[in-house]
Amino acid sequence: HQTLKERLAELIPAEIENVKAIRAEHGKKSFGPVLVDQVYGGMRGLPALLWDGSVLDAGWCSLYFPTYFSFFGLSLSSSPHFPPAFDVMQLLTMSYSIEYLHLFSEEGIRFRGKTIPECQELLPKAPGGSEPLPEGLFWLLITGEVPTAEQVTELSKDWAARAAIPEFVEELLDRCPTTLHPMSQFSLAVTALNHDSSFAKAYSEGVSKKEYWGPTFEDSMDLIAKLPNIAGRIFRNVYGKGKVPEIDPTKDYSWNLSHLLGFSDNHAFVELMRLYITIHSDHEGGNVSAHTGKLVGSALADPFLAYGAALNGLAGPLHGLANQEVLLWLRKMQDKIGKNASDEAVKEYVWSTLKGGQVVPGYGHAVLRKTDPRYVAQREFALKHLPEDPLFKLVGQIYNIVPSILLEAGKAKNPWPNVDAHSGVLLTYYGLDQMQYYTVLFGVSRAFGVATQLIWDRALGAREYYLV
Ligand code: FCX
Repeated sequence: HQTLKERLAELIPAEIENVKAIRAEHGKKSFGPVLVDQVYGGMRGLPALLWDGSVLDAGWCSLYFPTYFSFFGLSLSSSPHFPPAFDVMQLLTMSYSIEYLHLFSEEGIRFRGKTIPECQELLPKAPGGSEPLPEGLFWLLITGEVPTAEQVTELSKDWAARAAIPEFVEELLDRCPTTLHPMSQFSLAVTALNHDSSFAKAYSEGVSKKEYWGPTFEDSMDLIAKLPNIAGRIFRNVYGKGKVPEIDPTKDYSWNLSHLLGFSDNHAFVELMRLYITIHSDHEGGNVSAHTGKLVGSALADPFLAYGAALNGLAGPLHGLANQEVLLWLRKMQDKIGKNASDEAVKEYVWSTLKGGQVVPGYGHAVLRKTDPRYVAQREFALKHLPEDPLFKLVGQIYNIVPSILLEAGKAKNPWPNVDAHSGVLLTYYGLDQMQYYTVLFGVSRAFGVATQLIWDRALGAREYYLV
């Protein structure tokens, strides 16, 4: 059977031609004006970036197009293999208005055209499991195709075989003070992996541009494979959990991650990791971590350097660190108003957060305009596995209260919860209550999406960023 790299090698030439054809036919067309507000406003709604793996999009487009060129919420393709519902020109015309871009962004994430429930249904599962294996999601992100169970098993084995981290990186982590935030430790260890980068080595030996994608692929596979050992070591060092166990080459990626953290005996936790890594993997290109990875990679910094930079962005409280912030906020709320507080008391607490000039963590989004489907997937997991958990009930209570308050306050464009409003509650339930660690798990997952884009960018000859 075919390996992921072999399949990718087959897909690249056609995609290069596809991009050439789009640029030849549409290269001088415009998506419309750039507004001063967009320049000041973090480029929101500005179609300015290619992103292949996923798009925040409505259903109609994704149903027809297997390959995406997403522009901050708009995707299009001129692939000749599928009946286009709208051709590229229509899309260019329709997307002229910024409102359309927002309209397109209401459904939430699709990975290569597939919603989270579709991925849950279609991607291979572990024996006895019901959540998708992230190995399958990675295959889907890279190729646009649903892999076979056998292909997924081969990826699990390949990642297990690449999982060891260099001794000096282990020592580097062991020397970090336990007071250094887990995300800072994560970023520094990932950056240090650049020591053995295939891409950096190939570049120094004069590799041709046409071959860039090969060593980028190897580095990306190594990066993803090594993250559990880094994440596991940080967890055990910071929280005094003893020696990191060995990776089991017969098990899948999420089982091994759970094992290194000390939770693999709990089947439900392992299932949670499979779901968690799948849904946090990619969220098109405009968010800070994805954008940073692409930007830094565009200077031909290798995937370790690019992803180290992406992690530093993910560590910001308005982005990935929000999963830590949500739990801290919930705990503070419980300390202040007690564990079974009334709706009135919760409302008052939410207002006091807003009046203090702080954000309600886990709510709002730069692109989404409804409840994040990643939140919904986690809520469904909770309903199945922990319906009576008090903290889960509090999250549900807050869901009924916060949106109307944010609407009444009148500032947030999206009053609904995002992915980070739910993840910490699930982890806490299984005993992983070290909140400062939560963003590391997000960081393990987000590598899948950033790596996919780095590989395709090198394959398609993406240019270095130069914005002015
Ligand atoms: N609580 C309070 N105020 C909020 C808010 C929230 N949850 N969400 C937005 N606002 C405020 C903004 O701070 C802004 O105020 P300002 O005019 O005084 O600057 C105003 O509403 C308009 O912001 P809006 O356009 O709706 O949102 P942005 O695109 O600027 O920002 C984020 C989006 C996600 C940063 C914002 O909603 C927020 O701060 N949310 C809380 C933090 C969070 O949950 N982040 C995680 C996001 C995501 F899922 C992830 O990356 O992991």
